[in-house]
Amino acid sequence: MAQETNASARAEAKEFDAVIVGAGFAGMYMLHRLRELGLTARVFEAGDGVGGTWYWNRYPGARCDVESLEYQYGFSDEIQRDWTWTERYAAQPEILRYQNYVADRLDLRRDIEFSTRVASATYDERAGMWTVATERGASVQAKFFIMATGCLSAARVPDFEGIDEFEGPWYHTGDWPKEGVDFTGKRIGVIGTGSSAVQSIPLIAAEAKHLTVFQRTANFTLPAGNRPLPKEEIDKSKATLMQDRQHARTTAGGIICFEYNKTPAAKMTPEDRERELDKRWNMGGFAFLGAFGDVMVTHEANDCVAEFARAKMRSVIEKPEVADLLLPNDHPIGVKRLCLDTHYLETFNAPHVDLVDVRKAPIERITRKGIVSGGKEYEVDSIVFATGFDAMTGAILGVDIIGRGGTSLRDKWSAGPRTYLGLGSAGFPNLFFITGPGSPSVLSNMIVSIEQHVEWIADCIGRLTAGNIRSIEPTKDAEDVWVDHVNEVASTTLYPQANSWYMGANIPGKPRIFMPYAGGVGVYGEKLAEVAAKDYEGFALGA
Ligand code: N01
Repeated sequence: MAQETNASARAEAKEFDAVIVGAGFAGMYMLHRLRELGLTARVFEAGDGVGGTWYWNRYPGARCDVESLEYQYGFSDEIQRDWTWTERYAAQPEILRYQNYVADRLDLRRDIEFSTRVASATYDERAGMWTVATERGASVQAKFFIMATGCLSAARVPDFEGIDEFEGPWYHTGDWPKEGVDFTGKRIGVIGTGSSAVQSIPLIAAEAKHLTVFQRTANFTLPAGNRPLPKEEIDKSKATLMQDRQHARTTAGGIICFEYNKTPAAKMTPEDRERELDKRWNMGGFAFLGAFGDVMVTHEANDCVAEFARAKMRSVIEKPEVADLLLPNDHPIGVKRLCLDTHYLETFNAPHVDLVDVRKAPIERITRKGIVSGGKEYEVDSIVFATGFDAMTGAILGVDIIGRGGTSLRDKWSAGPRTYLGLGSAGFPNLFFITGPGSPSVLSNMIVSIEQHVEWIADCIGRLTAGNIRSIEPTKDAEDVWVDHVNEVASTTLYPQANSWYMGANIPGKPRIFMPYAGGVGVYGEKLAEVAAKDYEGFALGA
């Protein structure tokens, strides 16, 4: 009876201390921290379960390429001790099980409204409250509005002419059917060759009668080196995870399973360079990019790493003309997100797998029966769009956010995102982004960056609440200085030299701005701590 009363009270509640959008890793932890402060929060989640990225990205082969022992929450020793990962890189179903396990342990679901997409959020200056409206037509009010919408969650299917005429089913990797898809005996077309394609293509090829891959840009891909995790490795990690996580926060990428070599390539002999590259290639994963101290900064170092990778890649591709297409040569290595694979390149050795260069002959249209490129129709039974996301800003701007004076965030960001520390934006009081543009986010272990942000935001909200402070928002000056700093740091790296989603270049018409902060998690964390210690320097507090 008491339970029923509580449930109906919750259903009727219209006012909360905070509304959180998204129940992935970020939203789940944010909810937990706010509850610990004794605050009320409502989470809105478009999916019918927790998980965020890992709820939607169910494509075959979906797997995290940060090692599972590091890609887990680090805030609770009990939670981590009671969970055991099975593989070096966890597959999507295992990560989703882990998130559900955490939701159970913390009893999170009772404050999450599932299958509910937020449509708009409007700030009422007089009341000092956000009104948050859902696409179901309901609305609630909250003092704080927190976007935990993830960086890669607005899946994007390019605007191909004729797509509605296609007679077969089509899928986007980032919005994959829960029940899975059986490709057995079918002719499949995959468009795209980024991480999602690189992971899914070997598995799709294993089922399909014929697979045609449409590639616009060849990508650097390294063998992941996945393997089962031995008990000793798991036990060791459980014993030290809490300290390890503190250490991870001081590093550039929020990862400690490998160290970056700080020596510039030019200071090493050719033999030492080769030995270092070989060692790191054999380690599997991103360790390879840490071969020299200046890989992401100088062309000389980068070329050396890229050349080594190309030679390794070529060595497993049997047909030279296919190798010529699959080897990337139009951008430095690492400036587009590096892919990790398991037998991706080898898949193109199979007689039933074809590669079509749509850089030379772009996709012209989709027809009833297939995909047309270079005047030729490739007949397929199903199409898989592995075409990525409107990254970093897509999900935030998917909600019509209206701040002080009726200003729309969409208008304010029309020439690119403007934030202070990636946490908030001037003119939008009490609005927080978790891992927003202008923070290390996608250049780091997302879980470490999420925890860094959630804890900072929770601490801030706790202090405002205790001090009876009505609002906090970045000053325009602080925001301008931060945006300049983010651009300046990016300009000292090679990152801006590729048409990547980091730059918004995958979306026609999207402003070309390098969106994440390339200064590193450790440096950024020091800045966050300093800002908080100086009574939120760069933020205006409203009485
Ligand atoms: O998307 P992408 P993704 N015609 O944007 C092509 C994370 N992630 O879903 O490069 C033809 O990388 C596009 O071509 P181009 C990870 O951070 C992590 O694969 O723009 N092709 C590209 O090849 C990753 O980086 C994991 O020229 C078109 C592809 O589609 C991010 O998510 C796993 C096209 C899109 O690649 C996004 O990865 C998966 C068009 N009109 C994803 N439009 C792990 O943790 C786009 N393309 C392992």
